Amino acid sequence: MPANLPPQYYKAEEEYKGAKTLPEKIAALEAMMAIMPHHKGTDKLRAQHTRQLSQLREQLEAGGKGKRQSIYRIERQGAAQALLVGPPNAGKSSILAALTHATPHIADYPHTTVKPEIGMMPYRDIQMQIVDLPPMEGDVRKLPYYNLLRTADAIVLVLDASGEPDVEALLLIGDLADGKVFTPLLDEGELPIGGVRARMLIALNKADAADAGYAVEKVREAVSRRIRVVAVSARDRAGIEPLGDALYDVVEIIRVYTKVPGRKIDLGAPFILSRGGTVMDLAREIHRDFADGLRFARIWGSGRFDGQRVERDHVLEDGDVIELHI
Ligand SMILES: Nc1nc2c(ncn2[C@@H]2O[C@H](COP(=O)(O)OP(=O)(O)OP(=O)(O)O)[C@@H](O)[C@H]2O)c(=O)[nH]1
Ligand SMILES: [Mg+2]
Repeated sequence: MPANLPPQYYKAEEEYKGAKTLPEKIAALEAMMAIMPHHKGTDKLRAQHTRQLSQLREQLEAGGKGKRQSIYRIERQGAAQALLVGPPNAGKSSILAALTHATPHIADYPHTTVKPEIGMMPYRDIQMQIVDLPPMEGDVRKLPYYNLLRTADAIVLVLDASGEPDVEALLLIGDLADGKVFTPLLDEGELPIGGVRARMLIALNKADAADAGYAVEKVREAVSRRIRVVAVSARDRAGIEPLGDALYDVVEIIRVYTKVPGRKIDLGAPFILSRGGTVMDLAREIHRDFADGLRFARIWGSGRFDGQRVERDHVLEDGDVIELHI
């Protein structure tokens, strides 16, 4: 701290520290700079303040533009976005904590979660984004995150397996699954034409409870074979790995690696494609120019012999290594 700053400066600094709003902060900082004497001893401090001031002004401008974005507009990160939804207290936040490094609030009273909590789940050599949401109650369509339900890659309905199976919860499954709101994982051919396909799983949590078996049976019965049911215990970390496997499976993605001609296979970060993706889809994913100029590819994996030549419409499989020739 440079010496010989006048007392008024420190008074302005106090105001700056106590300021609650951006305009107050900016005003106090401007006052500090006006009071500051100009000499070599204050150069560094002046530079710091100038930087700070421009940051504050930028923040003010950014905040003033347009209307505030919803907290439920969550940008997809990693290979896929999966939501944890369900009735209060079922253990959604506990599952988020078990699947990721996130540290959401967890408590034995309902409505602990009031805003989305996000974590990244490491899975093999990729990551999937897991979003824990406030409890679902009432009409699904009226939820503030209804749009998120429609756009996410997967929905994990978390239910409490301890005690009596919750009638509300069973109704919720019906609501989500009956195709009116969106379409869960149905057998091939059952998918209504034009239906929104949401990939859904049910995580029956608190499977450690003595009477959990009954609820598991009841829920499995209620959904027949239409939705996959995974019994888990977030508390004991039981069933967490199978839940990760089920999630990876339900989002229907594949990992594809690329190889540069003449070099060794590089098992670095894979490209993510939808299941059924082709060589051409991979090229598009990498770069438009790649797709335009693609002649053929060589493949390692897929039960082919190493380096076999395949055409642009060849369907890729999880773990394939591809060398693109343009
Ligand atoms: N026995 C048992 N209790 C659990 C398990 N998972 C969570 N709990 C308990 O259930 C209560 C609710 O857990 P949360 O993770 O906060 O549940 P939530 O679904 O996020 O709750 P809301 O945010 O209020 O909707 C807490 O007391 C947890 O300790 C479990 O696997 N077994
Ligand atoms: Mg919660």
